[in-house]
Amino acid sequence: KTPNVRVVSTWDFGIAANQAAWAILGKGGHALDAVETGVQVPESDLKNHSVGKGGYPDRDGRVTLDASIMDADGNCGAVAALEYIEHPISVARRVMERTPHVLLVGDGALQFALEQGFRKENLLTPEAEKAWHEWQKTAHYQPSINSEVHDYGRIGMPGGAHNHDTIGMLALDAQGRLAGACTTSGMAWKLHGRVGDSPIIGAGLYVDGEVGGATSTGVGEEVIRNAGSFLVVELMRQGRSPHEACREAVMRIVKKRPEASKTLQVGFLAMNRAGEVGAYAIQHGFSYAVCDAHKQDALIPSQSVY
Ligand code: SD4
Repeated sequence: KTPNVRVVSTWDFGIAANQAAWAILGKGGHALDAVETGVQVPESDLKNHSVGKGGYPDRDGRVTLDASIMDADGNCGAVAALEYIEHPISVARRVMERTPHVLLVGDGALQFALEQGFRKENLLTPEAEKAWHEWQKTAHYQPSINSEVHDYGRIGMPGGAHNHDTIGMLALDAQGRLAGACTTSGMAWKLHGRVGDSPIIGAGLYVDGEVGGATSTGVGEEVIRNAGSFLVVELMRQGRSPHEACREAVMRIVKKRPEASKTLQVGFLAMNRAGEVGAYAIQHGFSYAVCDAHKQDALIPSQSVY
């Protein structure tokens, strides 16, 4: 076993996800299988309101999921605004492996999932439905820019709502293969049809076997605007460490939107092909989980601008 076999993922729920991935990686399994299996854990966790089943719905009360998966050779697949399927990451993998396409959305993604044998089920739990009704009492049906900025500001902040935390996972296996996965229910109470960064290859996730991989969490719009994960990987290609690359990508976002950045959160997590890991966020409170042969449940606080 090489000492660099490792899996990393965003936020504290990454610990349990990493352990599921490690069950595959530790036995010499494939990084792609590891990341798919790993992120299925928060997708199924009903207590997690930002990924998969149990996720908070959009403003119309519909749970719509975004997910992407990518390997070291540039193979990738994604689904966006997918409803009724517990494991969007596995549908994303089928898009990658069984279609000539990269991204399927909405009804077409659901149709494909059902054709592939995935089961249709209600993903809106009573708890999430209750939270949605609570939100409806005070929120305007049409969210204003300001209320969105306000909500953004709470992501990952101490005492905050944590209402839109994505899991992004990167793995390096014993044969030196890299893979990444990213899955989310997106921003709670989002406009119906809104798609974030998570299913956009190069925004929420990017992997290049020659360099490394990166994934993001936080306000997807800011990540898409800056092709965030692609930027992190390209900076590593130019010689930056994973930490430096994540920091520089964060600073790019802050520079473009200095005022808005004071209240919004974006975090990047990266791992290079040697297994070195780094992260950086705009706001304090972002953390990432690392699992390797030495430690299975490490949770590391990310550095941040604020
Ligand atoms: C999105 N980045 O949909 C995702 C969700 C998220 O923390 O906020 N993750 O914008």
